Amino acid sequence: MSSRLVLLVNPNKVHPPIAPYALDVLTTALEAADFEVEVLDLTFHREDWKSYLTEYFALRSPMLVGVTVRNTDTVYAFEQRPFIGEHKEIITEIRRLTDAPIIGGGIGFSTMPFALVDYFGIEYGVKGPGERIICDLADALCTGRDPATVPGLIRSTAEGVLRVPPAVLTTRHGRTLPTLPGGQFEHRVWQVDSTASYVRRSGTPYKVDNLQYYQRGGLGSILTKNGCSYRCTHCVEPDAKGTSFGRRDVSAVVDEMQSLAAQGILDQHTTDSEFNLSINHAKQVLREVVRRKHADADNPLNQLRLWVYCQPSPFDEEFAELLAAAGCRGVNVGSDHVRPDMLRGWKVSEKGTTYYDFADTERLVRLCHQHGILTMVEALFGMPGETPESMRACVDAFMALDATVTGFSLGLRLFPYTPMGIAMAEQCDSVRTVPGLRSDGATGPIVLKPLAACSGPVEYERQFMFDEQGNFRLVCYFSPDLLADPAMAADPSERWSGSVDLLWDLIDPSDYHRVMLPTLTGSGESDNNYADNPFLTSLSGLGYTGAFWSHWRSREAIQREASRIGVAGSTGA
Ligand code: B12
Ligand code: SF4
Repeated sequence: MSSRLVLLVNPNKVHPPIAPYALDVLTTALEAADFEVEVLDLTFHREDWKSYLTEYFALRSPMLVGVTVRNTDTVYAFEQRPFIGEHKEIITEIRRLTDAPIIGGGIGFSTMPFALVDYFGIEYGVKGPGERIICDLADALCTGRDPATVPGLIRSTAEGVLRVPPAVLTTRHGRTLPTLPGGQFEHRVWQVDSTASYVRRSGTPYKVDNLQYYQRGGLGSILTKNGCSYRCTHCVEPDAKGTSFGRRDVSAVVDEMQSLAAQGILDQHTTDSEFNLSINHAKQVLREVVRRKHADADNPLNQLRLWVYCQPSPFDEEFAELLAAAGCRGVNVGSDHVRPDMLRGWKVSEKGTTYYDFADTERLVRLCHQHGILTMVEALFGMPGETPESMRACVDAFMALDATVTGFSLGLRLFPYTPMGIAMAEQCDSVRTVPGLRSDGATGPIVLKPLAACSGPVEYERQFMFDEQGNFRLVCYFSPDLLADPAMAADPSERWSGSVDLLWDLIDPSDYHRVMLPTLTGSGESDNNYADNPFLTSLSGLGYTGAFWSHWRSREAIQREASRIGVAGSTGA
């Protein structure tokens, strides 16, 4: 047995493939701490993953196995497709092949970490960034130290699934502060390695192969900061990633972008929650890219094409200029709605105040187009208070923006620690349902229990994913006011199909090429659902690169081309 070998496994089978960036971050930290690290990436072994695992474990005996869970499910109300069932199958097979303890982590994992430690039957888990905690655990296992000394580690114990409270949060100014047992809504900055330039490799056996991902998925990835200090009520990220920004060292970030570009990975997508929040830091990153481009005409950053996620505000003229100068090709903005009465209490700062209005989206789109940057504007329908009229107002305003693409989604997947998930569980209070709660897997009314009424975080988190019998029941929400008869919301078979029809009717067919629209199956070519989307798998099969949405307007022609040469819907796994 190699006593310092850590194996990291990526069980994500979704295509087009997205590189498991997290495993590069963990590998960098573990290697710096003198551990040997190998990666088994099952994304390109969707069919033969079992034999791939068997062959590996016949030769290698890691001391610890880490599994990354990026997505619990599609998080798309019209295709409620869980991924954790297939992840459990993989973990069970790993368990059969090795005695090494298993630790889970990842952003999807972090939305319900206690329930997933329990469901997967694994020893350990991490909520949020894992690079420091996995190094501490690996060290404890190597030296015989008790894992109960690893701050922040979630452990399966005889007393249940428990977390070691992080010292950095429990004592401040000599005072002991209580932490919540689920570790929810913490800042998590201490968990982040913000100084290292994460090592991104291509073509090295048993490491993440970033170039292969780029060739088969068309997008690289770059993180400039962790976490989000805002509190949008539908969003998992402040809780799962951390409630404060863990900003990375600017040179380390740009070194990494340069290293990716030098490997031929020219399209890079930000993986921050939102690139423009903490705008001064974002501007510094862009200035450093621009400085290096100007200093050396041969620097590979001159070929960079950057794709970013933003909120409508802050976004000023200087930022747009810097984005363009750094090579930004597209901005995807989460505007969500036009109506102030809808945004109020939903898209909010930590203090609960609204931080943008529609004029901010208008300015963002105008500035981007002036600087030759493509735009995708996203709307989310179905939050509490949504009516056919508010939906219509939003469609009209968003279509008038003339963004490159406008994405319309309907219905919301609820998670245990989003402010809305917490509020819905409190309203149900273990005894009633809330009109609008629905799940394809529900056989009766969905009655959620608040955390305080549960035996602990495992029970609380589970109910957002499973029913009492252990069957998948992914809890979603749709505004009952969208229905002609709101009382119909109580019927588990109600699918809000009238709202889907209305949405299609609100768009002029001559505009279909520039919109993403939900369908009842949720997995069609027009859906804003990238998981095994038939158009996107054709796109990547043909070698297109860049943000998937940037080719949306040419969808029909690209699909014709894909059918003609026989790559339509192919995943090449
Ligand atoms: C950028 C992004 C995209 C881009 C990716 C572009 C690219 N080239 O990377 C696009 C648009 C393509 C995309 C698509 C999808 N995405 Co996305 N995406 C993100 C985003 C913003 C960044 C993900 C990322 O790379 N983070 C950077 C890495 C370094 O951080 P990390 O993965 O969290 O890893 C850290 C920790 O989690 C932990 N960790 C991770 N693994 C492990 C393992 C162990 C053992 C340990 C100890 C720790 C650990 O340590 C890591 C280092 O600090 C996240 C939200 C977010 N803020 O992270 C959503 C997010 C992950 N996406 C999500 C979803 C649902 C999807 C889709 C399924 C949506 C869909 N239906 O189409 C697809 C799936 C695509 C796929 N093939 O997997 C959800 C997942 C939620 C959930 N409950 O599962 C998120 C959280 C968004 C959200 N708010 O809902 N996505
Ligand atoms: S700004 Fe809002 S939607 Fe975006 S990551 Fe933060 S909380 Fe989530």
